[in-house]
Amino acid sequence: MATKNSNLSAYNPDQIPSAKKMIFGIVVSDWNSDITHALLDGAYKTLIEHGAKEDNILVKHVPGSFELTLGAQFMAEYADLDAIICLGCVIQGETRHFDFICQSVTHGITELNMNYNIPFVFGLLTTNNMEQAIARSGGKHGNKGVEAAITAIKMAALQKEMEELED
Ligand code: DLZ
Repeated sequence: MATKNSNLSAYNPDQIPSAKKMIFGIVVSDWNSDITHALLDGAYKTLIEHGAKEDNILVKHVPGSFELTLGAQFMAEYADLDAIICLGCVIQGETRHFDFICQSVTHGITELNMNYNIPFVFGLLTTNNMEQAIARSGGKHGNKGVEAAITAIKMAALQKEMEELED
């Protein structure tokens, strides 16, 4: 979905499974909060639009994107969830901090996906500048939070489908 000229949020709603019986966690970083709270808004509304109940969406905030991995792990450990969405925004600066945070979060979320039997969705914007971040958090390239919510629903539905094969 996230190519240069496409809208991140373009999808066919008829092809999305119902989220009515699903329970979600959203962990959101408060660094670059104008952007990340717009991602949260997009993700939250999308889950509701597809049938999730407000009571079944647990939202927790962490200080920065580096903390997303542990925040998501806490959610997996202490709550019974069908999928966890991680939302953050890292903007390239003058130092290599950007690379280290991006690598850490990418690796961390991949590890969580491998170590827990539920999906963890990578909703991290990694942009060269604020303009690109705005374009992807409700601007001309859509909202990555929406894309992350759709991914969470699809992956949770896939897991339920696989579990039914066992019965
Ligand atoms: C320190 C830092 C910097 C420089 N840039 C960002 C950023 O662009 N996006 C982001 O989410 N967080 C940033 N942080 C904060 C780190 O993620 C982390 O919160 C701190 O290093 C404390 O662990």
